[in-house]
Amino acid sequence: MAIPSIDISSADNYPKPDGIKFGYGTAGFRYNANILSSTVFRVGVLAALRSRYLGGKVIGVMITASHNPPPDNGAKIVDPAGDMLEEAWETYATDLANAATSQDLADRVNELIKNLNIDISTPANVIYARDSRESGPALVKALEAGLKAAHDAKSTDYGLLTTPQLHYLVKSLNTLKSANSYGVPTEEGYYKKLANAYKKVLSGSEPYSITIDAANGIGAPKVSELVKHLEGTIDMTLINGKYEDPSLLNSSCGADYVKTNQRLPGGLDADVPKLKLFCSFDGDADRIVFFYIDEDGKFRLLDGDKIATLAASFLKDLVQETNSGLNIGVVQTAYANGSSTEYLESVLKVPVVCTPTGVKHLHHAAQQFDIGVYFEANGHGTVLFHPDAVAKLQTFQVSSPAQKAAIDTLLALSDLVNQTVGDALSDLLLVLAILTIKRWNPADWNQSYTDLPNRLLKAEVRDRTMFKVTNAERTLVEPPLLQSQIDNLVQKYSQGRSFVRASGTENVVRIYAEAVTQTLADELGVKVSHLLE
Ligand code: NG1
Ligand code: ZN
Repeated sequence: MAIPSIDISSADNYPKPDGIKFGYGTAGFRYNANILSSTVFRVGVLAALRSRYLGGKVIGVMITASHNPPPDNGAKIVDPAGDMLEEAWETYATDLANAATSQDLADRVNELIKNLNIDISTPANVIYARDSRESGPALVKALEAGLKAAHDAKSTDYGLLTTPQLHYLVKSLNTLKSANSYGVPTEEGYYKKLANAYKKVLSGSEPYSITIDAANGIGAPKVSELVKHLEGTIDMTLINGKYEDPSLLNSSCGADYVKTNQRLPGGLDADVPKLKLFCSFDGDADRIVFFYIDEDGKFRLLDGDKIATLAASFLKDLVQETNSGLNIGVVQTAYANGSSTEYLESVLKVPVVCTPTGVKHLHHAAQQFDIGVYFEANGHGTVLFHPDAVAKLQTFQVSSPAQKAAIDTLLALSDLVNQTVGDALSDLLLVLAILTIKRWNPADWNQSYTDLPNRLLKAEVRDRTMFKVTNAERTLVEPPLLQSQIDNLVQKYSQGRSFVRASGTENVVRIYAEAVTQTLADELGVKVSHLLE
């Protein structure tokens, strides 16, 4: 049977800008919004094809540029299980985005349909949402045009959401009628699922007090909504909540600002109370970092590594209590502080896997454990409970009240923690639950290990694709000799570690350096960056 071709002449309304090569990276497409509409149109076409290819499963598209400045925007495709787009399709996305003309695009689309044997008469189902950026509505129009061009795909606009909320909806819609339905596929269903789990974990405890910097982004109204469902079990103050003014987004605030600058976000008085817990979301609320001012008035960051170690230690104790024999592992990237890895392996005795940057890599590695904790140092991460492990806990023969309590807590945590992707709202509740149960203030949490001083630098280079890496990005194989020069430098520094890799989201090469003092870490970072000149 001849496969019918697809007519996408409306692509003429969204011409590709000349001279730009688009790439679907670890965060999807992310560029200045002025040049994005052709790409977002094509994302619409591809999302519809992906849905058809998978027999009509719901596919998500999120319009966001996360922690980037307000003029940027982006588009990310969410796969049916709520995870990131399958890798082979990233290549198709890049290929379609770079078609020079509408005719070229039509040819590439029809070739894809033919090669993948996609039945375009299968109904497609795509849902989408956006963060609070000014360019969002216009890009949504481009997306809708792309969906319409792709044989009128069925689509639903969820308006303003955090990125993890869209992931939740995709997974919930695709599991709607199955035995292991993920949740009620509405925004309300999302809040209820989290709030019910939180109340289950923390029945009768005093509310923990926290101040949240929402980066003037979409996390602000959404966390306020969540708190309404928590009925007094958390004592929240919101700062940087002006999401209706998109020019303020991520401006001197938010998770990326706080982590990179290691300082308080704007919007806080200089006279911040000591030992009080704060956190910052990023622009689309899929990342979170915590911080506080210690007794000496010093700023202390509790980043993704600290969240991972807190979660791993708590979960390990709970699992031991259940006697269920479930295994726990932690997944990190090369950017994880060396002290955190050392603490996990030597003190907690939890296996640690290192993967390349990009949550899809961490996510897949974490799925190999019964309970897989993964966090990037920048605060993006979650805890995955393997479906078999959850089933085992649900049917476990308990022999003591303590064992039953531990199992109930673990099961509630599997509902509390977003199983699709890192989620600032869900991670916030996870951390507050653990701190409440342990009766810890932020300093108690922070003392588990001391971060090695480190420095993250970036350098603009002529062609960053020259930088080829192996060993989970910790070793360069090209340009030749560079790695041995780095090694020579590193061995001169006590507890020295450094690596260089090309960014997947910016046109730069990143240099990371760690050493026993801040001065030495800075010096090592600068010396390694000189090697790139
Ligand atoms: P790149 O630009 O590839 O280093 C950055 C972050 C990643 C991840 C992606 C977004 C660092 C060092 N890198 O990637 O961790 O969050 O953005 O997906 O923070
Ligand atoms: Zn983000």
